[in-house]
Amino acid sequence: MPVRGLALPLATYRRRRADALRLLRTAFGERVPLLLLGSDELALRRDRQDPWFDYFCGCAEPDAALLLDPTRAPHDTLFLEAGDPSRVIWDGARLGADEKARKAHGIAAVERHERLEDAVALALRRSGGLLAMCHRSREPGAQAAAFTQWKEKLGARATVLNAETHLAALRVIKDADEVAWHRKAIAITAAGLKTVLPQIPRLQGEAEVASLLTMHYRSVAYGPLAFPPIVGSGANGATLHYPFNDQPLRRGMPLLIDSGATAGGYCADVTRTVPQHGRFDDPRFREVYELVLQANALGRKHARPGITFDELNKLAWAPIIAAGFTRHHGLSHFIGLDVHDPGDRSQPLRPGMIISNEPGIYLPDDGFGIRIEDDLLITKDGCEELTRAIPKDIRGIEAWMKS
Ligand SMILES: [Mn+2]
Repeated sequence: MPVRGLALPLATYRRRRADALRLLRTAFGERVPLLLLGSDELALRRDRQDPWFDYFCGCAEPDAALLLDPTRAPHDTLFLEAGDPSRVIWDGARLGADEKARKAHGIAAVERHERLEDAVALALRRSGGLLAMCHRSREPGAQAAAFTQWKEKLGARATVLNAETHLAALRVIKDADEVAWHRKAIAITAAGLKTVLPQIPRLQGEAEVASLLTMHYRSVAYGPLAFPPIVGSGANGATLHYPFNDQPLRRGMPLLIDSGATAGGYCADVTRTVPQHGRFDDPRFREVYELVLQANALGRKHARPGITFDELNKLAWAPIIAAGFTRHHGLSHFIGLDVHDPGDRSQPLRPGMIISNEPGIYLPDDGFGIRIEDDLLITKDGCEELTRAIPKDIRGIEAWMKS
């Protein structure tokens, strides 16, 4: 059976684990262990491996756990759940807690999952009852549920600390391999849009657009989507996280499409707003579109090391505010293993960060919403627009829709 996951070199995961222990030592003291829980079988199949767990070991097995204990040699132990043998015929075989799994993950030690509680209890005795876990405080995920569960399980025996703000400092900077995965995810997304955009004038519903894009994104490796596509026809495009995709398309109206593939676990996040009949001939739509495009260009122009999200927001939204429209959301978020990657948004931008650039104007009363979203890699002296192959100017979109 193949060992899945492990999108990056083993040395990268080792370096991240060492960095995590170093950051925790500074934040919480010498002896505090870090516990990371992988997704369970259901969450893994429905969605994906928990990004925090994935980040530190690349392991794709269900119900796995990682314990980094600075008081123990070796520090790093991956716990694997063998699962119920009678389930193998249903769910397939799992990786055993053996030498093959240890070598494949390049980790110091592998143990059976049933040993985890004892290992945590031992670590707690040495840390004076302190245990670090890591979960998104803004957006719940598998770790958030695990955090609560372990907090309850340990009760008065432990103080559970959320290490997110400390460890997110690692995730905001992407190395060359991570950038390569982002490029791949964006290339898959671009190919999907290139195939689906010209079909839109002949399609009947939002659902068709969403499923054709999904088919493209998943046909590469049947991997997870960055998030379920948002396909909003007309006024539905003015609902920021429109979740339904169940309305008929309406020729002549704009269509907002916010979607992204993943590759190696890394997300693309791209929005385009297009006229459903392929031509920007509605003067009101065209006028507002040009304004959003102008804001998007300003975001790209000013995204560079040293600038903060706040400053970037002020510069990019200026023409939209000046024209009397409302700003409903931020221009940018970090992108990574999570489509909204964790990270301190008050820090100045640095090379290696990948952020979205997504101004929008939402006019439900006029019957449309417009967002134009690109993914930017912050470079030494500016930024690289990773999504530049996907057209957003009027001529470029009209050309793709005609092809
Ligand atoms: Mn986004």
